[in-house]
Amino acid sequence: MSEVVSYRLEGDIGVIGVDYPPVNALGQGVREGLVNCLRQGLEDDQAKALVVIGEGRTFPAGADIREFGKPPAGPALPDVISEYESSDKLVIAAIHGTALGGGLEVALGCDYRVALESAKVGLPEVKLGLLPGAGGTQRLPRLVGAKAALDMIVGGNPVKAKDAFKVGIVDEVVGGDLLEGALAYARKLVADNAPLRKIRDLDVKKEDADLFTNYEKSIARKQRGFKAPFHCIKAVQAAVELPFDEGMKRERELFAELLVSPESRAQRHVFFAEREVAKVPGLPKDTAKRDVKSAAIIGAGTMGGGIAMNFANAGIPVKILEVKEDALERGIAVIRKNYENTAKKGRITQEQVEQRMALIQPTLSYDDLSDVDLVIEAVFENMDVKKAVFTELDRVCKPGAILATNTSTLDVNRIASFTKRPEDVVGMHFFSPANVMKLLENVRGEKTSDEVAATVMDLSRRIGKVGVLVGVCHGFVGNRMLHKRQAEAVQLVNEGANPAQVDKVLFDLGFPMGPFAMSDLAGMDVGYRIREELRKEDPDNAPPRNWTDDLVEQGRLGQKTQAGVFDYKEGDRTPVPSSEVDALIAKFREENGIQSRDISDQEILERCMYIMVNEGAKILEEGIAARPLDVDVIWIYGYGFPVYRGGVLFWADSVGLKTIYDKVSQIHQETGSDTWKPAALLEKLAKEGKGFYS
Ligand code: TC6
Repeated sequence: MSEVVSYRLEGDIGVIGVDYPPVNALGQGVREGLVNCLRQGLEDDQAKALVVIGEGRTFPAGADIREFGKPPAGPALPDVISEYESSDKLVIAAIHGTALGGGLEVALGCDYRVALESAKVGLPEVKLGLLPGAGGTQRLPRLVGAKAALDMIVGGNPVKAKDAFKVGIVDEVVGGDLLEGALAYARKLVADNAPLRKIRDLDVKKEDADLFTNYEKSIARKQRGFKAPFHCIKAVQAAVELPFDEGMKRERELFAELLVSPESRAQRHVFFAEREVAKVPGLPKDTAKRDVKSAAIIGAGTMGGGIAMNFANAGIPVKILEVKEDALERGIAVIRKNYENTAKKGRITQEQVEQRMALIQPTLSYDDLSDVDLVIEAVFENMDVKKAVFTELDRVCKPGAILATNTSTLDVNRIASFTKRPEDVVGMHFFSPANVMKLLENVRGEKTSDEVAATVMDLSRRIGKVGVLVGVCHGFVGNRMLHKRQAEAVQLVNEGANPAQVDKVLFDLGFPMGPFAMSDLAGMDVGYRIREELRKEDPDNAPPRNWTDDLVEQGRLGQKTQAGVFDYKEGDRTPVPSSEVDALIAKFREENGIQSRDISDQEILERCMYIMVNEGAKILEEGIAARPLDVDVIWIYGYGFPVYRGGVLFWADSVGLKTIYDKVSQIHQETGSDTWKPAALLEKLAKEGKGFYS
């Protein structure tokens, strides 16, 4: 018998316990143990019924994702579950923690399910580019109906035990000790002579085929580019239309297709990368951390307000400072409105709105910040303004307070030098809207202490963000690569492409929007200010003036003025190509003696993407990002790079670094541009026939 699953008798009930930390994933040993222990329980004359339970923090949280892509080793999970479902003794799943994926599928192979009130159950395989391939798509619709099953399988979000009880996934919700509750429930079933209950034998309601076509239509926009949600729908449809065994066969085929798909490979990569970024090389898990019990934000604008909300959401009191009373009032009103809107959508209660607002304390005085553990500055992107703020913070903040800047491009080392405690200064670069976007690019300055770096990484998780630790350079990782792409997009237009064409190519690759729609959304003035600042601070490396500067100077700032690179109708965010901008571009070409030419979509794709890959390689070479996965997580969570492509560098591997290197070298030779100079790392990997991840 396997060590990770054990069998014991508790009075007249046999207990099968899974003990495979951290999450009791259903690896080969667990699967084998589950079968062996079931057989033992069935042979045990003293056991009148069997209970399956997870030791430690959870009922199995799914198949062992690390095994996917490796040669399969029996017994297969569907066979394990089928054996449970064939048991002639009652089998009861006792659920706590998160019974997810294969874990819930095991529970669905049992006759009854008991759950702790705090437990959650779900089928999140779709988020890994998969579908529940161990009978979940066939059993769940038989239990809860096709529509409810689609919601859980295609949505992938877990539901709380009490909601699972309402729809019939869970038969009993217990408080207190789970094992005791499950044993009592099992004994009651035995005493009542309760029947065996095999989900496979339940009737499934015949559904109109429209349910499935309509469901596909309803997710088409949100799930653009993903394969798994659509396969999930097909599998549930099979549950409705086919006998159980045939449905299982169909589920298996669809699962097998997804398992080898590039989309799922990429999504599984992202799952692990998201967890790896927290494990920073050179910053061991036991690095001392500071206690952050309170925070303050400087600036009550869109960014400052959004940042403050993260702290209030996590139950951390946060002060918010502005110099002018009306700006402060406006900022607080916006925060309240955001919360009220969330409450209207039913995602939080009105009571939670008030609780969170009560944690946000407005102030006009720096002296009020003397007792906080962390301050994040979110003021105007200008070095002189930052200097004034950090000089003030250095004066008022208590020793040991962490002084963070939310700058998106400026030199964190210089900002630290405005204080007498550069070891306490760090960058915490939030992405807009700061209360929504998951990425937090934490920037470690030359003098930032290990303790401070470890604290902000830990804090990222506490406030619901994915923190990535990076080093100092202009724009850090994300914006440094973005600026190269934006400049290339402009250059493509200079040469003859039009903005809508460039945007479409990148949208089709899977970005939520193209470079120009993105700058219209962010505000064309943001990039303009950065360029102007650079022209002042570092003229040799600043970009030359182009038609986008003219747009800003003519007041075309983007969506907020209903005119940027594109035009916008009132209340509509759809970009509409603008003849005014076309004329401006034409004028720019003429003034600069540029002969416009046709530019293919392929050229746009290569130039916009390869320039980012090349920059990403330089970033790795310089140690600004520690690993390719740090770069990829930044692009996925900060800029909406499609998860199903795994990140910019993961995508580059799929193209082949030799192909990319050859093109980068060719463009470098043609243009002589420094930006296109191939990164030494790219050259090395390409010549060795390797990828970033191999
Ligand atoms: C499936 O079931 C398909 C079935 C069909 C088969 C035919 N496998 O997230 P955390 C590791 S597909 C292997 O930090 P939390 C994780 O990498 C699966 N490892 O903790 C991390 O390792 P590290 C369907 C796994 O408390 C550690 O556990 N199931 C797995 O914030 C802790 O993880 C899912 O998709 C796994 N399945 O959240 C569930 N799960 O310490 C995926 C976790 O070395 N998992 N690990 O970095 C989750 O959503 C979350 O991990 C959680 C716990 C909610 C279970």
